[in-house]
Amino acid sequence: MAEVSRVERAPDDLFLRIVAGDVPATIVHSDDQVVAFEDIAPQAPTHVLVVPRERYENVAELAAKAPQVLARLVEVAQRIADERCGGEYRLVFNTGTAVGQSVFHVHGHVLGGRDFTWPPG
Ligand code: IU
Repeated sequence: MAEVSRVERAPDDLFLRIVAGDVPATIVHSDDQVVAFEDIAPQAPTHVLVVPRERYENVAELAAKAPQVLARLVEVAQRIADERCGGEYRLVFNTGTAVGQSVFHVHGHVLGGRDFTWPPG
């Protein structure tokens, strides 16, 4: 497994910069708690990232510190999947470099619009 750069670990948090509008992204949802935008390298016809406005490193930290924001994130993921792929989707939170986390600002990947295999690679 290639070593992932730790540059995104903060303070230069890419997703905070997207939330602030300093880095361009195709925003598909924005509210007082979460923002959703198209993944820059989509792995499925629907591939949207849903992120909290505040920085939490991973989903466990988000659940512990702001469970209401995690609930909102899941609600928004479901809404996007309902609108785009009949409510059938995979919601992925990578945690740690070994499983592919490269941006250390928690984000739910909303993936759908094609058939998926199990187990994931
Ligand atoms: P990961 O679970 O941390 O590996 O997911 C990071 C995602 O962020 C990944 O799917 C990238 O394609 C995506 N991304 C992005 O949408 N915009 C960017 O500018 C960068 C990464 I850098």
